[in-house]
Amino acid sequence: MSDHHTRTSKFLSYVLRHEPQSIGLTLDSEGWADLDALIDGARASGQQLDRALIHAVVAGNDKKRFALSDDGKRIRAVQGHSTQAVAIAYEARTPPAMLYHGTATRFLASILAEGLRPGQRHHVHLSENLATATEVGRRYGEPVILGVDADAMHAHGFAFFQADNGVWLTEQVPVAFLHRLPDA
Ligand code: HQG
Repeated sequence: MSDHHTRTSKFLSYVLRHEPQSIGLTLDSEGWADLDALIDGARASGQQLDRALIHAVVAGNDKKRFALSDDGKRIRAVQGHSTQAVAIAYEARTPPAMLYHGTATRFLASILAEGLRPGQRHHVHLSENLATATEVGRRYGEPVILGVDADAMHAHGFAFFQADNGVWLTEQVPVAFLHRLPDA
C-alpha cells in the first residue's frame, strides 16, 4: 500500500471501528455506513476521500479490514470494533483445534493471571497461523505467542466467530486454555 492508502486505511479504521461520531457518521448495528455520508463527513473534517480512493483501499488492504455492500453504497470494517454503536451478529463456527494470539512480553504476567480479555474491542482476536500472531504481538513490543486450545474451549461451550477477513473472535480466553509457545 502507498503511504496515502495507508493513511486512508487508518482513517477508515478510526471512523468505522472506533469514533464514527468524530465525523458525524452513523453506523448501523452491523457496522455499515453510507458511503456518501462517509465522504461528506470526512470532507467536513478535512479528509479528502472519493469513491475511487475508497474502492482502491478496500481492494488493496493487506488484512482485508473493510467490505463494501453488494450494491456499492455502504462500507464497514469486518472486525476490530470498539464503538458501542456496533454489535455484529457473527455466526458461531467450529474453530480449528489450535488458535494463536500474539501479544507483547510485558502483558504476559497479567494475561497468565486473568486470561485474555478483549480490552476496548468487542472480542479477543485470534489467528490460525503463527506468522500473523507474531506480527500482531510486535505492534506492542517484544512479541510472544500464546497457543489457545480452541477445541477444548469449544467443547466447554465457548462460542467462536470468524470475521470475513479470517480473523477468529471469541469473548475471552480463560487461563486454563492458554499456554505460552517457546520463542521462535
Ligand atoms: C492484551 C490488529 C493484559 C492483548 C491485529 C493485546 C488484530 C491483555 C492487547 C487486531 C490481557 C489488546 C487486534 C490481559 C489481552 N492483561 N493485557 N488480561 N488480555 N491483553 O489491539 O489482539 O491492524 O485491542 O494481548 O491484526 O493486539 O487493527 O488487540 O496485546 O487482529 O486490523 O491487550 O488488531 O488488526 O490490544 O489486535 P488490541 P490485538 P488491525
